[in-house]
Amino acid sequence: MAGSAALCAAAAFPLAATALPERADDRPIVPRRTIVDLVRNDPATVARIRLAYANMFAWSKEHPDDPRSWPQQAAIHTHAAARGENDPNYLIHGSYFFFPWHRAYLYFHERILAWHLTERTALDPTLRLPVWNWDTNYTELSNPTIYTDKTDVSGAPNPLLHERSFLYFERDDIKALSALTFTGRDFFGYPPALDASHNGAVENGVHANVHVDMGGDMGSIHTAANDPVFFAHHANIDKLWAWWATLPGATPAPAPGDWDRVAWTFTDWDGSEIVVRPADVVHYETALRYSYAKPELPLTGPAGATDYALVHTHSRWHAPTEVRQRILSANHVSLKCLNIGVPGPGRYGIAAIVPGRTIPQHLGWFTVFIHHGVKSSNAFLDVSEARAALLHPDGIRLALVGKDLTELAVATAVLHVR
Ligand SMILES: [Cu+2]
Repeated sequence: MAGSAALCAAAAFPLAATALPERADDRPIVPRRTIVDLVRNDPATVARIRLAYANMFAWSKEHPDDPRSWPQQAAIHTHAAARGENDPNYLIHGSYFFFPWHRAYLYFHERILAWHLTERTALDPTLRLPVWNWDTNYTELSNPTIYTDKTDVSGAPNPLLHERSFLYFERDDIKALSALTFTGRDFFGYPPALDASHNGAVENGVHANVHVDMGGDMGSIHTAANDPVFFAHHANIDKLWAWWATLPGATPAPAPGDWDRVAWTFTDWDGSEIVVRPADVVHYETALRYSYAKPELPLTGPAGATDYALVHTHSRWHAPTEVRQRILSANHVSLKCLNIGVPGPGRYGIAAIVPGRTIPQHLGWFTVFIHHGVKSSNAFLDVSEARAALLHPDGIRLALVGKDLTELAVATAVLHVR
């Protein structure tokens, strides 16, 4: 499908592929605004977003194979994810390609929407994707109204309605801010491996949680982008990267030479093919012409964070006693586990079994959201509220909560404290 769509585009627009930095984008830098802001303050822009999608959907009936049609826009994600099962350069999930690939994907989708908005007469210079800001406003989590209203203000059906199951939506699922205290590969993710999810702190945590919570198409990697809310969710993920990059201790890229060896091709609004490397999208404001509002609350960045390894003896994990006070008084405490053995994709919890307590202490969820054949995953859980349980002087056991409770198979468990 992707192959035939690409061939069609090449036939209709016989342009040579251009590298992203060589192609001028002289649109103004326009903020991607939150759904809450738009709904409260700018109904005209909400209407423009819905109209752009409605135009795209209508045109797609006649042009279902054009890469700028809705089915092909959604299929880009499905095909890239499937290609990643054999090609590590397309491990756009479970590796440090997660952030840059999705940033590039959203950029071209946004431009194609801006073209559909004008009924394909020009590129509207100011249309930007909305941001589903579940991280700072829990009440917005299950209510991204631009996508969930039955009708628009005029009473016409909302084109962005989609079948969703709203499965979990637990408050714990959106604790994103501790993820911003990680740096380097712990934030970005690690180099790709076909049998493992080498995700960073955002991907299998808050990112996957919201996918699974939404359910329906969003709940599976193969169908996620069939739901237009995917793009508002990923704009928020992209915002977390943008915010993080401004914090003390953050680094522009995990390891530029290595990270940057891949190139991906996307179709732009005019049908031209654009080649994108991860480094091309790092400076999104100047290169990609959008921005995000500053965080409402001051954020804690990676500078000053320390990792304390838990020591595993007699099947129990022990926190070093001399740093007890530091852990108790820290702003953020996360449990970082690299290469946890898992039976396959799925949603998992981690629980602490604490001496003297009958009920395991739930520490958080992570989701292995990539293909079959995956045997391990990284987890970065915000355990700020549960930290005291982890400091039991006799040590604790860690359990993986899947269909059953099994001992957590992991070589390193670390308390990341900031
Ligand atoms: Cu994805």
